[in-house]
Amino acid sequence: MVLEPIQVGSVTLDPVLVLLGLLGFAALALLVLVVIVAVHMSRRRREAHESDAQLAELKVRLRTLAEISVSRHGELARAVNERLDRMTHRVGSDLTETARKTTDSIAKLHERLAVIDSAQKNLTDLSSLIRAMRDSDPDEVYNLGAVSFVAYSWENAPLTTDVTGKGVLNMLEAVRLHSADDLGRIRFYQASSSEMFGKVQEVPQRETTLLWPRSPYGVSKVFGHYMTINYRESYGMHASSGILFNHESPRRGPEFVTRKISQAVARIHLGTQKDIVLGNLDAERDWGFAGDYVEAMWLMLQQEQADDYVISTGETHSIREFLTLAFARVGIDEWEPYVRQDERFMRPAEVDQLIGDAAKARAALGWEPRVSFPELVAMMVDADVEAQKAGW
Ligand code: G4F
Repeated sequence: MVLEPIQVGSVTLDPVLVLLGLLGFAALALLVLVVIVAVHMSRRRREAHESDAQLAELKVRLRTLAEISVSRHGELARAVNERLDRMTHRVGSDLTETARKTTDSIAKLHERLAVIDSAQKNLTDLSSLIRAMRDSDPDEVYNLGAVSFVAYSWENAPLTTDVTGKGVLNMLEAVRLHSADDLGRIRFYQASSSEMFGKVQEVPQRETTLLWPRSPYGVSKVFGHYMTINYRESYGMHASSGILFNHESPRRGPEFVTRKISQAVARIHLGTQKDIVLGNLDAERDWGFAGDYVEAMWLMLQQEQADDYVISTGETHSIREFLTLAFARVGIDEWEPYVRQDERFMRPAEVDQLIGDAAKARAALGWEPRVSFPELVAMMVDADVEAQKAGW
């Protein structure tokens, strides 16, 4: 093919030279583009590296918090842990911003935990609890500390016994010693649990129901429960025990079944997870809203006389029912294709059904649960959908 010369005004251009010029220009543009992309990627890598360093530092700080996770501030430590966990799913400069925000919130938590954290308080260490009493000189003590994941208690029964069981005795001793001659001065709350009913001997379960725990966790809680009663009867201490049935909220740890489901449902709804693997779907629990239950705990310590109370909704629902409501909340009516069962999540001994009778708490404390089961499921799923959308 013969190329005609190109005429631009009075100038005649050689077509081959024009073509070569255009190719040269394109190559130069490509080179500039490659350099820009390389610089950008190197900056992203540097940012990611900085974020990794921040993450590493955060994890060290988190370990400090984890050390006190057996204390009554365990919930806060878990909240930070969860935030950090979510953070590791973020990438690039976004992570830097997230890391900064998390550092800020950890710093705030540290301020709030200063007294407890500074002396490394620990439920297995009586002397540290005595120091905690001396430092804070409290009017009320709420012992929520425990190895609280029932499934884990089989993996480490001795640790569970030391923290969840003997830890209660240590707290009671610390309170008793600090109270000196005025043994009713400090009001003490022990977080007992419906797990103590285990292989239930009566339906519904109440304060007088025979206890038959089915896990090292349940056995440890029975020890703490009776030790609380014993200190009340032996020393006249204002020591109350709340036998709380399962209490849930969007802040529940993701290892527990309700939150595991609400988080998975949110991810399945948004297309970032394909299914969920669970254990026994037939177990039934009396699930209430944690906020309502905390109010009951506080009410117990405002009474003239210390006592023991069952705190429950009086309704029981299976894991299947929870699944049905949770999936329906995001418009999925048939949940079966999204759920698999695996032996890994089955327990050596199961608590098949729990349902509590909170008549005593209703009458003596004027306590009522406010959030219904469908409202609780909706609250948890909605919170997780929002959290997932926000990238947490
Ligand atoms: O959510 P869960 O792990 O709670 P669990 O064992 O009832 O204990 C919780 O409530 C107690 C109050 O009664 C507290 F004392 C205790 O600290 C904790 O807060 O399991 C609930 C049910 C169980 O029957 C379990 O076998 O759900 C069943 N389940 C089925 N699949 C599962 C799973 N549980 C978990 N955690 N993970 C599963 O995949």
